Amino acid sequence: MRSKFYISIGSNEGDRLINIIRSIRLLKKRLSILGVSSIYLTKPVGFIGRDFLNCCALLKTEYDPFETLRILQNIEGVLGRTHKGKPYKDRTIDLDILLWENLTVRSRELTIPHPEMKNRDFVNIPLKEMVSLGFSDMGYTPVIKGNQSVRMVIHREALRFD
Ligand code: PH2
Ligand code: MG
Ligand code: MG
Repeated sequence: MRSKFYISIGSNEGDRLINIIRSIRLLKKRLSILGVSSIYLTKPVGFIGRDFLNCCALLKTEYDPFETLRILQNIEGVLGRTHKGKPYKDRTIDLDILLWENLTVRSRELTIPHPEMKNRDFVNIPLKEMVSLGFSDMGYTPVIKGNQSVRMVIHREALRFD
């Protein structure tokens, strides 16, 4: 059965835009991409570091969430991601599963919905953009806190991944 899921894509090290574009090209080789939000310049949340570029993408796959997590981790490795988890550090690329249909997963390696997403404007602003375009909301209502710096820098219509 094919499932739809949202991911958050972030980069704050190296050439951030190239990292995001390369991650989407690599994702496309193994999963179907149904849509990508605009790209936003965001202040790091939870640590001190360089500003991020962030966006969200809606994907579709036959793989289960754990197989998909391996694919995302493999792509992070290809794009030079070294350190994982906390404490947060600058990273070339971060690919996080946010929502997976209406599924809940609670395991050591994977939690869905993403446990921090409701606190993160850098997730909720691009997600809200996608939902307002008619992409699935997966039963989640993005709420914008408004206290974090998130600024659209590349409109989705300026991006092409085909
Ligand atoms: N990711 C984090 C922690 N903080 N802040 C921004 N602005 N963007 C991120 O992608 C991000 C973050 C943990 O993965
Ligand atoms: Mg993350
Ligand atoms: Mg991550």
